[in-house]
Amino acid sequence: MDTLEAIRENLMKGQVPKVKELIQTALDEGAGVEKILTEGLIAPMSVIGEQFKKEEIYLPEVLFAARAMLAGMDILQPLMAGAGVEPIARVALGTVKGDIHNIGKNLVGIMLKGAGFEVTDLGIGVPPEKFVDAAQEGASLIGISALTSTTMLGMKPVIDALEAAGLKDKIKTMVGGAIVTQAYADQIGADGYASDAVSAVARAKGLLGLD
Ligand code: B12
Repeated sequence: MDTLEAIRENLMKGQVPKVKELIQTALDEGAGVEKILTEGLIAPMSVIGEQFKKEEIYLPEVLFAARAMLAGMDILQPLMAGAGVEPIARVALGTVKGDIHNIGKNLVGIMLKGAGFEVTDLGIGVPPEKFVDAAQEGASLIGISALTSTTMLGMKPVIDALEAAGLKDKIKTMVGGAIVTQAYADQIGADGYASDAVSAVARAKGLLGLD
């Protein structure tokens, strides 16, 4: 088995130390940072995302794999500037005010990072003005997460605040979270919606004309 294959296999099993060790081996063998990132980290994480979507695996397995992916990213990220891997766009992600769920948002962030986006995590319980600040600071896509039927009502105020700040036409907005639907996204004037972290990457690229 080659090193990249071994990274993929261990990432999917959530083997953090092994993934770190193998990434170092791949670097020592001369594999490029971008190749390790796309073939060693992003590819298996996409498989994990698909398996979770089809209910073939459970959340803890996703989180273990995600942790291994993040550990790998920690090694590769400092090398990326030198390797000429520029972020494809800047995204700011947050869970709306009043909502403390962050697992799904974090997964979306990981997958976007894996796909080459620079991701600013605004955290949980994020008020509209923080999203506006992030857009003013250069994020071209604002991702808003909400997990309950009460807190999802907090998504429209974010979009309204971006509109009031004159930013709505300059940036894109994308919403998601278990109870959010495309119909709801349309209703509140969000530019995009995705039902899971894998589709979120495709949707983000589509919205920004990067596909
Ligand atoms: C884990 C969990 C918790 C944990 C959260 C831990 C954490 N750090 O996040 C804890 C225990 C703290 C919790 C608390 C509460 N929870 Co809760 N929680 C859940 C649970 C079981 C899983 C959520 C989860 O992480 N799923 C796994 C991730 C991977 O999936 P996901 O979040 O949907 O995210 C995916 C997509 O939705 C999408 N996505 C997510 N965000 C975004 C953003 C963008 C931009 C895009 C494009 C896509 C996207 O991509 C993600 C990855 O594929 C759900 C049940 C469920 N089936 O969803 C209930 C659930 C969401 N919780 C619920 C409730 C009611 C609560 C509480 C109010 C309970 C209480 N009475 O105290 C509190 C909320 C407190 C608050 N103010 O927020 C309800 C909401 C019901 C409703 N319709 O309103 C649910 C549905 C459970 C239920 N059936 O009753 N919860």
